[in-house]
This record gives sequence, structure tokens and C-alpha cells, in this order.
Amino acid sequence: MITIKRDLFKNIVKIIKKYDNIVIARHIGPDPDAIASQIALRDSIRLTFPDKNVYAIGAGVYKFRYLGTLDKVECSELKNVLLIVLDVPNFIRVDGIGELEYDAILKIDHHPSEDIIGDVDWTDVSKSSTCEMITDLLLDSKLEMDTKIAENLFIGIVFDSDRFLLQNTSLDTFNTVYKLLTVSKINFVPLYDNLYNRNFSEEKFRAYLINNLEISENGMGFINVTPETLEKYKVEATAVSNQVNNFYFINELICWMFVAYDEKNEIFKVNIRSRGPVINEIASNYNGGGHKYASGARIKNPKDIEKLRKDLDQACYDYLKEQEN
Ligand SMILES: [Mn+2]
Repeated sequence: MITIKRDLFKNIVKIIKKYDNIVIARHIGPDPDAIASQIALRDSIRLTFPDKNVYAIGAGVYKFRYLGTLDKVECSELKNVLLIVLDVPNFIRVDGIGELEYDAILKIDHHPSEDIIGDVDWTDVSKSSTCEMITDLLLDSKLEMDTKIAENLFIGIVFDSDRFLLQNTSLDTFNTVYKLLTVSKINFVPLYDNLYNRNFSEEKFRAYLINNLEISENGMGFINVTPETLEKYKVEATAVSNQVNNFYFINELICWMFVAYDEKNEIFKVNIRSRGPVINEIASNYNGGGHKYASGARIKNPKDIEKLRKDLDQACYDYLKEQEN
């Protein structure tokens, strides 16, 4: 096992070494794991190989600006590019590579694999986060790490594992974090401020969700938040997805589906979490996917929202029946 990993890390460093132009991309609608892994790996490659041009691309998110700045680069002008894809398994959800011509792909991801297959490919669904994987890589290869890189990696792991609460947290996660903290000596408690500080308006919005969530007798929670409601609570559509992890450990909820209409892209954004049935296969029928118990979907037709809701309710029903036996 250890040798396999050593070979893998060697191959990752080898392909990075081979290219002078490197573009690092991740998924649309990024979360802290996506952006932190991207910026941490970019900064590490820059630190290790100062002569390389390394860019972290994709739309920036204002509230994650503490992680660092992304690069504005004219992709169509780059030649001989290594594309590094992080935290996303399918081309359709990669942000900002439309104009890019690349010669090879290095993929590092913890989602079930889809159509992106890297020339060097490290896909491991047992990992809590892409940041956990990048941490392993940096700790066990010649790629360098400084304080800011370590802080970003820590934030990404904490976010994606929801403070080590979620099922994706493993002994490996703790082992990696232990090593990360030991080597980097970062002061990690203050880092929680950026992740968890919020406005009171968001808490009021959470109260709205709690008061208006419909729960079926099978333990399926559902809410469709209208643009008017978002306006009333002075929150963005992203506030809906930000809240979805706050509904774990509620006895009456097995699975929950939050919907918000994204006016800019004219699409319903759906976030699903489960403590019972596997949901990513169901989500994949609705232009979605993700992890076994944490998935999303992007839906055009409102009728599909009801269909998906029914499918998830049925999955909860089946799950409960199975538990009885
Ligand atoms: Mn992730």
C-alpha cells in the first residue's frame, strides 16, 4: 500500500515537473475545499518550482477571499498546458476551462469517478476532502508547504468533513491532520472565524428553514425557497446550500432536499443530504451527483423537482423498510 502511494506521488510530481504551464481548475459553485485545495496546490508548486507558470482559475467567491486570490488568465493563449483538475469528477462541472487547450490531465478527487480520467489520476472516495489528499501529497513528496498553504489545507478538511462529523471522516483524516498540524505548527483555532462567522440575518434565515421544512412520514425533508423569501431575509441563493449541513442529527430527518432558484443561471439548485439511503445515484438522474450521502442537482423544469422529491421519499421508505428487517 505504502509503495503504491509512493509511486503515485512520484508520478504526480513527475507530471508537474514536465510542464511549465499549469492550470488548476475545480468545480463550479466552489466550496472551501475546492478553492483551498486549488490555491494550496498552486502556491506549493510555485514555491517548489518558482520558474513555472501556475494559475488557479474559475470564478472567485467573495466570501472565500481569505483563502487567497484566483488568477485571471487568457486560457486561449496558453500552450503546452498541464491541466490539474481538483475536487470534481465530470467535465461539465469544471469551471473556466472552455477555451483551454491542454496536453495532459492530472486529476485529484474524492468524488466517485465520472468522465474525467487523468493521465495521472488519483481518485479516492474514502478521503474526507480533496484538501486531505493534497495534504498527504505535500507531506510525502518534494512539494513544499508554508504556513498559508497549511492553513488553507486545514480549512478545506474541516469544511468538507464538517468538523470531523461526517461519515467521510476516517482514521486517515485524523492522522493527516495530526501530521499537518505537527509539521506546520499553524495556530488553527482562529481559522474557524473565517469558516463559521456569519450575520444574524443568516441565522434568521435558518429559523425560516426550520419553521417551513416539510417532513414526510418517511423522514424526507423538503423546502423550495423562493427568490422573494431570499430577498426578505436578505440572503443570497447560496445561503440555502450553506445551511444544508446544519440539519444533521435531527431524529425526524433521514434525507433532506433544499431547493433555491438561481435567477442568474435560470436554474433550480438542489442540495441533498442523507443519513440513510445512498442519494448520488438518484441525483444523477436529475443532472446531478456527488457523494453517496451528500449530493446536488441542477434542475430546469419545476416538474423534475417534484419527481426528485418523490424518488428521494421512496428511497427513505425503502431504507426504513430495510432497517425494520
Ligand atoms: Mn470536496
